[in-house]
Amino acid sequence: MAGGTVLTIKGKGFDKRTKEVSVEVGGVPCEILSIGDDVIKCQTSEAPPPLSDKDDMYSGARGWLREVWTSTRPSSVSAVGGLKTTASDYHSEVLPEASSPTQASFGESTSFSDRYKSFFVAPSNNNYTFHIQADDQAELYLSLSESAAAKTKIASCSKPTTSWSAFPEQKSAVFSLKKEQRYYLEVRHVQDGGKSHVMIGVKMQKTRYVNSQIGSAVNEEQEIRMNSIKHPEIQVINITSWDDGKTFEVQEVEVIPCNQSEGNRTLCRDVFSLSYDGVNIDLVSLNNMTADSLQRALNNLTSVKKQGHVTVTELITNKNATAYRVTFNFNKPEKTQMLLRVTPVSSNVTSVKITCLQKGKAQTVIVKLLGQQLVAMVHNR
Ligand SMILES: [Ca+2]
Repeated sequence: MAGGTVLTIKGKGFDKRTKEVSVEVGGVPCEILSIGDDVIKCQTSEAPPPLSDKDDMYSGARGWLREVWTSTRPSSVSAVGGLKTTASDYHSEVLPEASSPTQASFGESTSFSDRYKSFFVAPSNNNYTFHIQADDQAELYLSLSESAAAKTKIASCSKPTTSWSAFPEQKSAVFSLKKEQRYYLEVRHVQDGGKSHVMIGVKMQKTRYVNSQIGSAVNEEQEIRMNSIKHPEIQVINITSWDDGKTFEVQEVEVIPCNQSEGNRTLCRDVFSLSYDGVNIDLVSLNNMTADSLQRALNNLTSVKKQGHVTVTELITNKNATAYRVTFNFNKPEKTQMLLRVTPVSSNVTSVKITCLQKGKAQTVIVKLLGQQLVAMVHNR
């Protein structure tokens, strides 16, 4: 084909954007001259020369060339490649699909041979495997170029089957093919009675389709195993100036002399006694009493000793009254009892008032680690 022929293509609804439209004639571009709604005019280009091998094959439009020898059945499938196109029972047709026609095109039925020739145009840079199934027998050849002479047998089917995987040789090795390159494909097939068919399939390793879109797409499944090491969080709590939380009870003992006299005779005895938790101190004369002596007397009590000790300080001194401040340094300050005045036998005695200035309390500090937060809780009892 020398090219230069102006073709007029008639139809409806042509896209006037010339970039979106291309026309090929026999695989050769036809240069667009004009586009209307219902007509395209283009000028054909020169076709490339045929390849130099004797098949004179070159890639053209879509489809397979099917050559049939309606009454020839050679002894082997391979021998179909040597059948003459000049034979009297030779016929040919172009098929759109990579499989034999469902109806006999030329009356072939019981015993015949056919050969399919095409170019596989790789849709993407990808790994491809080719598959074949046939009734009765077939062979699949691939060339890694457009040259038919460079073809090799890549798969075969030696017994009738409608499965793609009845025999391991139905599947080819993996071929890494380049996008839009053409690769010569050939199928040789023989039929020996009964049903007859041959089909070619191709699988791409990488595809953007998933199984829900195309049943033949195999979704990749990946298992991800993860290991982790637990590092428990360690928090260091530095507590300085630690307060054990105790508040010692403080009681005040106010001693007021009775100061009753008749003439030179004093009518009252300034003596008194105190008790703690049911145990009395010895009777104390007010004249002899000091903070130290009261402290010693109280600390001698078994009821005080078992809890800790007291400290006594003189709080207020005036001529009418003396007050002593008693601090109970007890292990369990919250259990401190009130000092009690012990009433002497005599009726005119020193007046003693005991009041609690500060209640004994115990505090428990509970430190809890709650996740990342450090929470200190103080409980009062
Ligand atoms: Ca058959």
